[in-house]
Amino acid sequence: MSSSPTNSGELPPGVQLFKGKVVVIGEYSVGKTSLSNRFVLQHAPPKTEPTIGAAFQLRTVLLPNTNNAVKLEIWDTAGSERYRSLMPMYYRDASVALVCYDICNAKTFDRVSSWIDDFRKAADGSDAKLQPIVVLVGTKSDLAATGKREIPADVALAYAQSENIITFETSARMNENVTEVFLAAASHIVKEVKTCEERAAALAIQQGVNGNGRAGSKGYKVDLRDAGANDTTTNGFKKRRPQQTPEEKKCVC
Ligand SMILES: Nc1nc2c(ncn2[C@@H]2O[C@H](COP(=O)(O)OP(=O)(O)OP(=O)(O)O)[C@@H](O)[C@H]2O)c(=O)[nH]1
Ligand SMILES: [Mg+2]
Repeated sequence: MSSSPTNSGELPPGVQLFKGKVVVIGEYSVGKTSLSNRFVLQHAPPKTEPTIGAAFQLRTVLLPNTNNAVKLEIWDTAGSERYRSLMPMYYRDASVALVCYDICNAKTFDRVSSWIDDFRKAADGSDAKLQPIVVLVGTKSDLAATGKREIPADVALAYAQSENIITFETSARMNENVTEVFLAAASHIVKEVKTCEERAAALAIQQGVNGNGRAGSKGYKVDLRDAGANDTTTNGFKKRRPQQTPEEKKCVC
């Protein structure tokens, strides 16, 4: 991807703002908090505390070469077994699961399928309109150079292909591929919302209803007029308060 999310300024005029939920899951200590912090806060302190339950952060990203921005609701969850039974609660309405493993710890990779299964089970039982995806995220890639790697990149890639999911190797420490992971999540959300709108529009036509084709995306688009002055996204985007045109008044979805 050519550009990283901007840290300053307002959303450019004409940008459509979407929103979606991302859960970061995987075994304890694989680096979920570091990955999330690197993306949202733009730093990943070497010392972290184990997450209790889950932590929630927001960041808005502008998708390169598009007029789409996505407000990502990022749920960084605890990997410890003691919180496992709580996880389905966090999976609810998530459009993307970042399933993390540590490339230097084979046990965390062995557990990936169980995290994916749990997430998919929760998604199957949910009435969320957007089809969720799983992204497999190898963490701590900076340690590969020290000879600590236990999971070869091609093993992870073969597994991802067998599961029909995409995969990245990342380093929160060195800020490698972190933005790319979240941009992939944001792209999926935009694609799904648009598919959802098309489906709703087709259904409305089929049923002879005078629908506006937007019902299907309800809750996944942000009306910029609702953006309060203090509702600054964590990457520094301040939402614009554009002049409301008569056309826009009809377009709250
Ligand atoms: N070398 C290196 N270490 C990392 C990286 N990301 C995380 N770590 C280290 O791995 C340890 C655990 O990181 P966390 O981000 O707290 O892991 P977690 O998955 O959130 O852990 P839980 O909240 O307990 O589930 C910390 O010591 C981090 O500094 C990375 O990219 N490179
Ligand atoms: Mg954590």
